[in-house]
Amino acid sequence: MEKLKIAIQKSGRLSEKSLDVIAETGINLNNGSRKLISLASNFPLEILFLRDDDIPQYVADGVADAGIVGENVMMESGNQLEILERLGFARCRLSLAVPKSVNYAGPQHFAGKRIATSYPNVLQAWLSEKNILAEIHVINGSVEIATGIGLADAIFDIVSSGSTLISNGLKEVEKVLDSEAILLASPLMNSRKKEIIGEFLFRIRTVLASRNNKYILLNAPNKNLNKIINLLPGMKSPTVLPLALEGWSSVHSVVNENDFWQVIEKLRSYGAEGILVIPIEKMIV
Ligand code: PRT
Ligand code: ZN
Repeated sequence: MEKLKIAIQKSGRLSEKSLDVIAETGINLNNGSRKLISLASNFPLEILFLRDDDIPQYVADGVADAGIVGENVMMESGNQLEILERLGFARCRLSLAVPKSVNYAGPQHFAGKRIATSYPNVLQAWLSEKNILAEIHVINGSVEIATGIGLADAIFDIVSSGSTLISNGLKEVEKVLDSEAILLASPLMNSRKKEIIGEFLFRIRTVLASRNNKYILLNAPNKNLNKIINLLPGMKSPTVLPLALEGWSSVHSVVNENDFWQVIEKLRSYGAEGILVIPIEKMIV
């Protein structure tokens, strides 16, 4: 029977969260531990555990049908593969940083400078686009110490909280790429595999929607009911039920995590009371 092969990182920052999102789709992996291959018992799928840097090429060649990898890694690999979904974890950025004492006036600062990085291709593309000639030093690991030891004038590296830069006396001066984990598809899937990945993607989107949304219940004074309904469009339209108490209604809807605090603040200003917010187990979008 045809099986979809999905490549994920063997061990590292993406591994746990990639397995989590797959587990939340209800797919059971037989030997969930990090073998080279893991078979699903209740879905036509197998997981290949690889180094993240190898994943884009394997997906491009069709050895894997899909893969979960950081967008930074795909961009660096030079394989422009179809992104089926952005998965919302492992968010980071690729940025240029210089010693904090440097007076930085703009991208031309990098002309003639030595820049240390593990991402030479992404960096070169950015420099070329800006017509800047700089010297790229490729190093793998501990890029952040390159300026301190006199190897380079600047670094180009992954930044998340920014604390690694600060503790190495550096400051971020240009953000070149925003990244997060992405689900990639191979251009070489046959029609059966396309069907399977369609079903897998539907499940992944269900998981992401339920992660990104909350169920909300509240009591609304009828005089502000229209405003509150407009604020909470929900999936189709909110449920409104009369309370036993005259002049009040109960409103049930769905609210997106991103707008959450803004919506809550407005609801309170419209006189909403007894607001309850509940996680959603599954949300079919
Ligand atoms: O062994 P393998 O090759 O598979 O793994 P790896 O060592 O290449 O990658 P890994 O597991 O370290 O990271 C995998 C992916 O996680 C990266 O390609 C990014 O897409 C993503 N990611 C998200 C990060 C970070 N956040 C991150 N903070 N990858 C690395 N870092 C490092 C960064 O290199 C720097 O040293 O953390 C430091 C910066 O963090 P802050 O918080 O101090 O700014
Ligand atoms: Zn890697």
